Amino acid sequence: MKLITKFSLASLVVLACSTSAYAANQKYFDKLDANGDQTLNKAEFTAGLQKYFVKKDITDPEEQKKKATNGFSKRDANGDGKLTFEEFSKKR
Ligand SMILES: [Ca+2]
Ligand SMILES: [Ca+2]
Repeated sequence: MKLITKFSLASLVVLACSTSAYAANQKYFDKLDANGDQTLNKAEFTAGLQKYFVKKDITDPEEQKKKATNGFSKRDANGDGKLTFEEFSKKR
């Protein structure tokens, strides 16, 4: 009995964690989606990378462009030039 309770608690914690991670991701996606069409175009995606560039100290515009293009095409699974939330949040 004790074991079952522990197990249930553990799965609850896991569930809660993954749910909140998902929510945070959706929130981030919505923030990046500047025109609110539920997809990210390359400009919106690139804008979202600015923080990452600062953190990684990538200041060369060419390098930034390359990283943005690579990251975008890697995520854009169906190649339509837009990222859905599903494409965006999928692990590479
Ligand atoms: Ca958009
Ligand atoms: Ca797409």
